[in-house]
Amino acid sequence: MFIDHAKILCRSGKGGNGCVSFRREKYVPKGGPDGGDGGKGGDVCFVVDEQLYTLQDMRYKKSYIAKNGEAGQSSKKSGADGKTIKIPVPPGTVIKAEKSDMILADLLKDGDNFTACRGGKGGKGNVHFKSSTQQTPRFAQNGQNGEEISFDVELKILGDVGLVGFPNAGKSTLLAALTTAKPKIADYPFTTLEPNLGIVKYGNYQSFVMADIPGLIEGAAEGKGLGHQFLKHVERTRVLLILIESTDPNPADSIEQLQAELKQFNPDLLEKSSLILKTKMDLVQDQEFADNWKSLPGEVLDVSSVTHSGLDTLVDAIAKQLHED
Ligand SMILES: Nc1nc2c(ncn2[C@@H]2O[C@H](COP(=O)(O)OP(=O)(O)OP(=O)(O)O)[C@@H](O)[C@H]2O)c(=O)[nH]1
Ligand SMILES: [Mg+2]
Repeated sequence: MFIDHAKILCRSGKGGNGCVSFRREKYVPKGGPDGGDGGKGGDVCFVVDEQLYTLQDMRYKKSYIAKNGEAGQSSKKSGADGKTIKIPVPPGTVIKAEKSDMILADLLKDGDNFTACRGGKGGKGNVHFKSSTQQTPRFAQNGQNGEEISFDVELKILGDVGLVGFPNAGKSTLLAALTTAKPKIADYPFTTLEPNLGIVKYGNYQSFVMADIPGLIEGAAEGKGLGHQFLKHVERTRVLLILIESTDPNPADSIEQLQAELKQFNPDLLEKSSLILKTKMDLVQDQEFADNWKSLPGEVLDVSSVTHSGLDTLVDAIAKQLHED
C-alpha cells in the first residue's frame, strides 16, 4: 500500500527546574546561592531526507516524544538540554495541524525542516535571584512545559507525469498498459481510491514515473469526490495527461471543466505541459463521435489501452515534453 498520509502525535520536553542550593565551603559558613539553571526541553522537528520516498515509517511509529531538560544542580551547574527529536520525511511533505486545512509547513528540498513542538525553557536557578534585599533566595524557577500537538502529515508524490480525468476515463487502465503496476480497474466511478505509481520504460534504459490518481468531478477543488485530497499529487508532476473518453458528447466542455478544477486548486497547474488523450478508441467506429472532437484546439492523441494503439506515439510525445522541460 502506498502511504501518503499519516496522523502523528508530537510532544516536546518540559524544561528542567532551576535548582535551589547554597555554597557550602570550609570557612564560609553562609555561602551565597549557587543553584544552576534547568536544561531546555527537547524540540520535535521534521527534517527532509531526500533518500525517503514514502511516509511508511509513520505507519508504525505514531508518537514522537522528546526528553525533558534536566534540573539544575548546585555549584551553578546547568541541567542538560533534552535532545531534539528529528522526524525524517521525504521531499514533498506537507504538515498541517490535525483537523485543520492550514498548512504549517511545505517541505520540499533536502534539509528543509520545521520545528513542530518547541521544548520548554529551563527554569533559572536561585543563583539569579540574589539581591540586596534577598541574600538567601530559597526559591528557583520551574521549567516551562513542552507542547503536545497532533499533526496531519501528507506527502505529495513525485511523478514525472500525472493522469487527470473524470472517473472511469481509463486512467488506471492506461497506467497498467504502460507499466508493470497493477492498479484496480473496474467499470464504475472512483475505482481508484489512492494514487498508483508506475515506471514507463522507453528507448535504451530511459524511463519516467507515471502517477494515476482518483477521478476528478466538478467541485473537486472544493473537496467534492476524492479529487481535493489527491490534486496535490499532480502539483509535483511535470507533465499532465488529460484523459477524455472518445465517446464523450462534449469533449471541449469536459476539458474546460477539468482545467477549471485544476486552476481552482492551484493556478500553476495550468502552466504545466499537458497532452489531451482521447481514450478507449477501440470502442468507436471510424467516424463515430468524430464531429464532437472537431472544434477542439490543439493536438489530441488517440489511444486505446486495450489494443495498445497510439501508446508508442504517446510515450514519444511525453518523452519529448519531459526533455523540453
Ligand atoms: N474498451 C476499452 N475499455 C477501456 C479502455 N480503458 C479503460 N477501459 C475500461 O473503462 C473502465 C474504467 O477504466 P479505469 O481504468 O478503471 O478508469 P479510471 O479512469 O481509472 O477510473 P477511476 O479510478 O474510477 O477514476 C474499465 O471497465 C476499463 O476496462 C480502453 O482503452 N478500451
Ligand atoms: Mg482508476
